[in-house]
Amino acid sequence: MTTSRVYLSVGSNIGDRRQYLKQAITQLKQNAAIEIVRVSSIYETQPVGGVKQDDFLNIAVALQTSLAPLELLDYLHQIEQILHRKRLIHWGPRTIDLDILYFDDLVSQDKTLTLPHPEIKNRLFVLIPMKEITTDDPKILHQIETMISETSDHNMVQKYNSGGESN
Ligand code: PH2
Ligand code: MG
Ligand code: MG
Repeated sequence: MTTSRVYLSVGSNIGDRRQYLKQAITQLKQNAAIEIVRVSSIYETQPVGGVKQDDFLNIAVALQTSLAPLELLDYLHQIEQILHRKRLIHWGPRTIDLDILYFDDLVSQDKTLTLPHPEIKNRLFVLIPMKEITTDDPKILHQIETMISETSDHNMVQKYNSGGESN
């Protein structure tokens, strides 16, 4: 079966943020059509965008899937529902947010799913975790490193350590 390499950005800034990230990974693993390949360290990140809100925890995830892009998007939305995400404020606080960054080499201007994700270059909270998990994918890694050196985002992104335990 042919599968696609997909990169996700996952974030949380309400409640037990670490637990929400963990549950999101668990839900991804529940789907027989998804195989998790790599998960980055957890980073604590200042909120990007105009909304005043609490700091996020962010990770990046590499996976292989036999799902089509819109099927995967639909499944990610299901996970967000299960984890009680309420869509109240655009770019506002959320228990969990799962965004598709790259889906193979697909380029799409589709309104429901723009690929690659149009904000990657403006978000260190995406770029730093991605740098960690793309060491086996030179083409993407090179793009990520270029964007890190050129981004105008200088918000705080630091490894999260919740007291001794590893991520
Ligand atoms: N997500 C947003 C808006 N701003 N900032 C950080 N640090 N992390 C996020 O995941 C995030 C954000 C919209 O999805
Ligand atoms: Mg998002
Ligand atoms: Mg989203």
